[in-house]
Amino acid sequence: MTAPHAFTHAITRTPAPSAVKGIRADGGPDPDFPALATEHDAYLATLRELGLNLTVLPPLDAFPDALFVEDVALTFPEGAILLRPGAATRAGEVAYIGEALAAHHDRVLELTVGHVDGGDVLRLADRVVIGLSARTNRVGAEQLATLLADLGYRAEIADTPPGVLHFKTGCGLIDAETIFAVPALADCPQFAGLEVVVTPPGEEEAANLLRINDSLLVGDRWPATHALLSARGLAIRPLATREIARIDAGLSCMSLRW
Ligand code: CIR
Repeated sequence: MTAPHAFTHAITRTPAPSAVKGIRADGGPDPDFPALATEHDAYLATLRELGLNLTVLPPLDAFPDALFVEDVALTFPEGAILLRPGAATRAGEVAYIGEALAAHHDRVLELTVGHVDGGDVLRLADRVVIGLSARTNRVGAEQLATLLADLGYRAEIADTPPGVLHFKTGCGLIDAETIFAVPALADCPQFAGLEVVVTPPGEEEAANLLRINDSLLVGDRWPATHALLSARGLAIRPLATREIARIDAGLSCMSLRW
Protein backbone atom coordinates (compact mmCIF):
# COMPACT_ATOMS: atom_id res chain seq x y z
CA MET A 1 0.00 0.00 0.00
CA THR A 2 1.26 3.47 -0.79
CA ALA A 3 0.79 6.17 1.84
CA PRO A 4 -0.87 9.13 0.11
CA HIS A 5 1.31 11.68 1.88
CA ALA A 6 3.65 11.62 4.88
CA PHE A 7 2.65 13.58 7.95
CA THR A 8 5.16 14.91 10.46
CA HIS A 9 3.06 17.43 12.39
CA ALA A 10 -0.42 17.87 13.82
CA ILE A 11 -2.34 20.54 15.72
CA THR A 12 -5.08 19.55 18.17
CA ARG A 13 -7.11 21.30 20.85
CA THR A 14 -7.99 19.94 24.31
CA PRO A 15 -11.80 19.66 24.68
CA ALA A 16 -13.45 22.14 27.07
CA PRO A 17 -16.23 20.93 29.41
CA SER A 18 -18.63 22.87 27.15
CA ALA A 19 -17.94 20.24 24.45
CA VAL A 20 -20.95 18.34 25.79
CA LYS A 21 -23.05 21.11 24.20
CA GLY A 22 -21.44 20.62 20.79
CA ILE A 23 -23.71 20.84 17.75
CA ARG A 24 -25.57 17.69 16.75
CA ALA A 25 -28.08 17.26 13.98
CA ASP A 26 -30.37 14.73 15.64
CA GLY A 27 -30.81 16.43 19.02
CA GLY A 28 -29.51 13.32 20.81
CA PRO A 29 -28.10 13.12 24.35
CA ASP A 30 -25.02 15.02 25.51
CA PRO A 31 -21.76 13.09 25.56
CA ASP A 32 -20.21 12.21 28.90
CA PHE A 33 -17.36 14.69 29.35
CA PRO A 34 -14.83 12.48 31.19
CA ALA A 35 -15.36 9.73 28.62
CA LEU A 36 -15.01 12.22 25.76
CA ALA A 37 -11.77 13.53 27.29
CA THR A 38 -10.51 9.93 27.55
CA GLU A 39 -11.25 9.38 23.85
CA HIS A 40 -9.36 12.58 23.03
CA ASP A 41 -6.38 11.57 25.18
CA ALA A 42 -6.17 8.20 23.42
CA TYR A 43 -6.29 9.97 20.05
CA LEU A 44 -3.39 12.26 21.03
CA ALA A 45 -1.40 9.31 22.36
CA THR A 46 -1.88 7.51 19.04
CA LEU A 47 -0.74 10.50 16.99
CA ARG A 48 2.36 10.75 19.20
CA GLU A 49 3.07 7.01 18.91
CA LEU A 50 2.89 7.40 15.15
CA GLY A 51 5.69 9.94 15.40
CA LEU A 52 3.83 13.19 14.84
CA ASN A 53 5.13 16.40 16.40
CA LEU A 54 2.00 17.51 18.22
CA THR A 55 0.85 21.02 19.14
CA VAL A 56 -1.93 20.81 21.74
CA LEU A 57 -3.87 24.08 22.04
CA PRO A 58 -5.75 25.01 25.25
CA PRO A 59 -9.50 24.43 25.64
CA LEU A 60 -11.90 27.16 24.53
CA ASP A 61 -14.94 26.99 26.78
CA ALA A 62 -16.79 29.66 24.79
CA PHE A 63 -16.71 27.38 21.72
CA PRO A 64 -18.12 23.90 22.43
CA ASP A 65 -16.95 22.51 19.05
CA ALA A 66 -13.45 24.04 19.11
CA LEU A 67 -11.78 20.65 19.67
CA PHE A 68 -12.67 19.91 16.03
CA VAL A 69 -9.78 21.96 14.71
CA GLU A 70 -10.05 20.30 11.31
CA ASP A 71 -12.95 22.57 10.41
CA VAL A 72 -11.24 25.96 10.86
CA ALA A 73 -8.13 25.61 8.69
CA LEU A 74 -6.23 23.52 6.16
CA THR A 75 -2.56 22.65 6.54
CA PHE A 76 -0.02 21.53 3.94
CA PRO A 77 3.77 21.46 3.90
CA GLU A 78 3.59 24.52 1.58
CA GLY A 79 1.36 26.62 3.84
CA ALA A 80 -1.94 26.89 5.68
CA ILE A 81 -5.36 28.35 4.90
CA LEU A 82 -7.74 29.89 7.44
CA LEU A 83 -11.32 28.89 6.66
CA ARG A 84 -14.81 30.27 7.41
CA PRO A 85 -16.87 27.54 9.12
CA GLY A 86 -20.48 27.38 8.04
CA ALA A 87 -22.06 27.10 11.51
CA ALA A 88 -22.52 30.56 13.06
CA THR A 89 -21.49 29.32 16.53
CA ARG A 90 -18.16 28.12 15.14
CA ALA A 91 -17.05 31.24 13.22
CA GLY A 92 -15.21 32.67 16.26
CA GLU A 93 -12.94 29.61 16.53
CA VAL A 94 -10.86 30.77 13.57
CA ALA A 95 -9.29 33.64 15.55
CA TYR A 96 -7.76 31.11 17.94
CA ILE A 97 -5.90 28.97 15.42
CA GLY A 98 -3.91 31.57 13.47
CA GLU A 99 -1.03 31.85 15.92
CA ALA A 100 -0.38 28.11 15.89
CA LEU A 101 -0.48 28.08 12.09
CA ALA A 102 1.91 31.02 11.84
CA ALA A 103 4.34 29.27 14.20
CA HIS A 104 4.70 26.44 11.70
CA HIS A 105 3.93 27.93 8.29
CA ASP A 106 5.56 30.80 6.43
CA ARG A 107 2.46 31.22 4.32
CA VAL A 108 -0.97 31.50 5.94
CA LEU A 109 -3.68 32.32 3.40
CA GLU A 110 -7.21 33.27 4.29
CA LEU A 111 -10.64 32.52 2.89
CA THR A 112 -12.54 35.81 2.74
CA VAL A 113 -15.89 34.90 1.18
CA GLY A 114 -18.55 32.24 1.66
CA HIS A 115 -18.10 29.29 3.95
CA VAL A 116 -15.93 26.18 4.02
CA ASP A 117 -15.55 23.64 6.84
CA GLY A 118 -12.31 21.65 6.70
CA GLY A 119 -14.35 18.48 7.22
CA ASP A 120 -15.52 18.97 3.65
CA VAL A 121 -11.99 18.98 2.23
CA LEU A 122 -10.40 15.67 1.25
CA ARG A 123 -6.77 15.67 0.19
CA LEU A 124 -6.01 12.98 -2.37
CA ALA A 125 -2.56 12.05 -3.63
CA ASP A 126 -2.84 14.25 -6.73
CA ARG A 127 -5.53 16.83 -5.88
CA VAL A 128 -7.93 18.15 -3.27
CA VAL A 129 -11.68 17.52 -3.32
CA ILE A 130 -13.97 20.16 -1.77
CA GLY A 131 -17.44 18.85 -0.96
CA LEU A 132 -20.40 21.24 -1.05
CA SER A 133 -22.53 20.68 2.04
CA ALA A 134 -24.76 22.47 4.52
CA ARG A 135 -21.50 23.99 5.86
CA THR A 136 -19.58 24.62 2.63
CA ASN A 137 -21.05 26.73 -0.15
CA ARG A 138 -19.98 27.24 -3.74
CA VAL A 139 -18.62 30.77 -3.35
CA GLY A 140 -16.38 29.58 -0.50
CA ALA A 141 -15.35 26.44 -2.37
CA GLU A 142 -14.44 28.43 -5.50
CA GLN A 143 -12.27 30.89 -3.60
CA LEU A 144 -10.68 28.00 -1.72
CA ALA A 145 -9.79 26.38 -5.04
CA THR A 146 -7.83 29.51 -6.04
CA LEU A 147 -6.04 29.60 -2.67
CA LEU A 148 -5.15 25.94 -3.04
CA ALA A 149 -3.78 26.68 -6.52
CA ASP A 150 -1.51 29.32 -4.89
CA LEU A 151 -0.10 26.55 -2.71
CA GLY A 152 0.31 24.26 -5.73
CA TYR A 153 -2.76 22.06 -5.30
CA ARG A 154 -5.40 21.34 -7.91
CA ALA A 155 -8.92 21.34 -6.50
CA GLU A 156 -12.20 19.84 -7.65
CA ILE A 157 -15.63 20.61 -6.24
CA ALA A 158 -17.94 17.70 -5.38
CA ASP A 159 -21.36 17.18 -3.85
CA THR A 160 -21.85 15.81 -0.34
CA PRO A 161 -24.88 13.48 -0.19
CA PRO A 162 -27.95 14.87 1.64
CA GLY A 163 -27.97 14.01 5.33
CA VAL A 164 -24.17 13.66 5.51
CA LEU A 165 -22.70 16.46 7.67
CA HIS A 166 -19.32 16.78 6.00
CA PHE A 167 -17.84 15.24 2.85
CA LYS A 168 -15.33 13.37 5.02
CA THR A 169 -18.09 12.15 7.34
CA GLY A 170 -18.79 9.87 4.39
CA CYS A 171 -15.34 8.95 3.14
CA GLY A 172 -11.66 8.69 3.94
CA LEU A 173 -8.45 7.74 2.24
CA ILE A 174 -7.19 4.18 2.72
CA ASP A 175 -4.12 4.66 0.53
CA ALA A 176 -3.04 6.71 -2.46
CA GLU A 177 -5.38 4.85 -4.82
CA THR A 178 -8.21 3.75 -2.53
CA ILE A 179 -11.15 5.49 -0.84
CA PHE A 180 -13.36 4.04 1.89
CA ALA A 181 -16.83 5.50 1.44
CA VAL A 182 -20.49 5.20 2.37
CA PRO A 183 -22.72 3.78 -0.39
CA ALA A 184 -24.02 7.28 -1.25
CA LEU A 185 -20.47 8.34 -2.23
CA ALA A 186 -19.51 5.14 -4.04
CA ASP A 187 -20.20 6.73 -7.42
CA CYS A 188 -18.82 10.17 -6.63
CA PRO A 189 -17.47 11.41 -10.00
CA GLN A 190 -14.34 12.80 -8.29
CA PHE A 191 -13.41 9.23 -7.31
CA ALA A 192 -13.31 7.99 -10.91
CA GLY A 193 -10.03 6.16 -11.48
CA LEU A 194 -9.68 5.30 -7.79
CA GLU A 195 -10.82 2.12 -6.11
CA VAL A 196 -13.79 2.75 -3.79
CA VAL A 197 -14.27 0.28 -0.93
CA VAL A 198 -17.81 0.64 0.45
CA THR A 199 -18.54 0.58 4.19
CA PRO A 200 -20.12 -2.69 5.41
CA PRO A 201 -23.88 -2.46 6.09
CA GLY A 202 -24.56 -0.78 9.44
CA GLU A 203 -20.99 0.56 9.68
CA GLU A 204 -21.39 3.74 7.63
CA GLU A 205 -19.97 5.75 10.56
CA ALA A 206 -16.65 3.96 10.06
CA ALA A 207 -16.14 5.96 6.85
CA ASN A 208 -14.49 8.80 8.76
CA LEU A 209 -11.21 6.94 9.19
CA LEU A 210 -7.83 8.61 9.23
CA ARG A 211 -4.71 7.45 7.48
CA ILE A 212 -1.54 8.55 9.31
CA ASN A 213 1.55 7.39 7.45
CA ASP A 214 1.44 3.56 7.55
CA SER A 215 -1.46 3.27 9.99
CA LEU A 216 -5.19 3.60 9.67
CA LEU A 217 -7.11 5.02 12.62
CA VAL A 218 -10.60 3.50 12.65
CA GLY A 219 -13.48 3.70 15.14
CA ASP A 220 -13.44 0.74 17.52
CA ARG A 221 -17.13 -0.16 17.08
CA TRP A 222 -16.89 -1.50 13.54
CA PRO A 223 -15.80 -5.19 13.46
CA ALA A 224 -16.77 -5.81 9.84
CA THR A 225 -14.73 -2.76 8.78
CA HIS A 226 -11.74 -3.97 10.78
CA ALA A 227 -11.95 -7.40 9.13
CA LEU A 228 -12.32 -5.85 5.67
CA LEU A 229 -9.37 -3.49 6.05
CA SER A 230 -7.12 -5.98 7.87
CA ALA A 231 -7.70 -8.45 5.06
CA ARG A 232 -6.21 -5.83 2.73
CA GLY A 233 -3.02 -5.87 4.80
CA LEU A 234 -3.66 -2.53 6.46
CA ALA A 235 -2.38 -1.74 9.97
CA ILE A 236 -5.54 -0.82 11.89
CA ARG A 237 -5.50 1.28 15.06
CA PRO A 238 -9.01 1.07 16.58
CA LEU A 239 -9.98 4.10 18.66
CA ALA A 240 -13.06 4.80 20.77
CA THR A 241 -15.35 7.40 19.19
CA ARG A 242 -18.69 6.79 20.95
CA GLU A 243 -18.75 10.12 22.80
CA ILE A 244 -17.49 12.38 20.01
CA ALA A 245 -19.96 10.68 17.67
CA ARG A 246 -22.76 12.04 19.90
CA ILE A 247 -21.76 15.49 18.66
CA ASP A 248 -21.46 14.36 15.04
CA ALA A 249 -17.67 14.01 14.95
CA GLY A 250 -15.18 11.34 13.98
CA LEU A 251 -11.45 10.75 13.86
CA SER A 252 -10.37 13.23 11.21
CA CYS A 253 -12.12 16.18 12.94
CA MET A 254 -9.78 16.32 15.94
CA SER A 255 -6.54 17.31 14.19
CA LEU A 256 -4.92 19.35 11.47
CA ARG A 257 -2.14 17.36 9.85
CA TRP A 258 0.70 18.04 7.47
C1 CIR B 1 -20.19 20.36 14.27
O1 CIR B 1 -21.37 20.06 14.02
O2 CIR B 1 -19.60 21.29 13.73
C2 CIR B 1 -19.47 19.52 15.31
N1 CIR B 1 -20.38 19.13 16.32
C3 CIR B 1 -18.84 18.31 14.67
C4 CIR B 1 -17.75 18.67 13.71
C5 CIR B 1 -17.19 17.48 13.03
N2 CIR B 1 -16.09 17.86 12.21
C6 CIR B 1 -15.74 17.22 11.11
O3 CIR B 1 -16.44 16.31 10.66
N3 CIR B 1 -14.67 17.66 10.47
